[in-house]
Amino acid sequence: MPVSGRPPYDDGNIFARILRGEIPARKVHEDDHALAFHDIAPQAPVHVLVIPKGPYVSAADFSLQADAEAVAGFWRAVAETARKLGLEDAGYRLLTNMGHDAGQEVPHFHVHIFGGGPLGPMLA
Ligand code: DGP
Repeated sequence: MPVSGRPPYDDGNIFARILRGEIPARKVHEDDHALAFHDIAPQAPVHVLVIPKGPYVSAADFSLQADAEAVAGFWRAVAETARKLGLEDAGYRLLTNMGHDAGQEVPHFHVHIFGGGPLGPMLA
């Protein structure tokens, strides 16, 4: 564990590899702060992931460690991605899993965008 208590970032994780262009992804949006791409196993008619370009393990890591410009840029990219997907009028759901109990599979902070039809009360 680093002195700061910050969780270690594994730069071999699958989203780091997508950011480096080592494996392909169906991109929806990219800017200086974020990359958005379709989930490989969609759980809704539209299921897209948005990730920051910096090395942050989780939502908490990102919120506590990233500078204000990166945080604002990331959330603007989420909104811009939803706009590009045509989800603004009908609405959509944002979700982030954090850590073991939430079932976070990939240790690079990501926000799921679900939409494209009625979603029901919750997605597991
Ligand atoms: P989470 O459980 O919140 O960590 O969600 C991780 C998501 O990442 C899950 O919905 C499946 C998706 N995923 C895993 N590997 C890949 C991949 O190689 N490409 C893409 N596009 N999505 C992936």
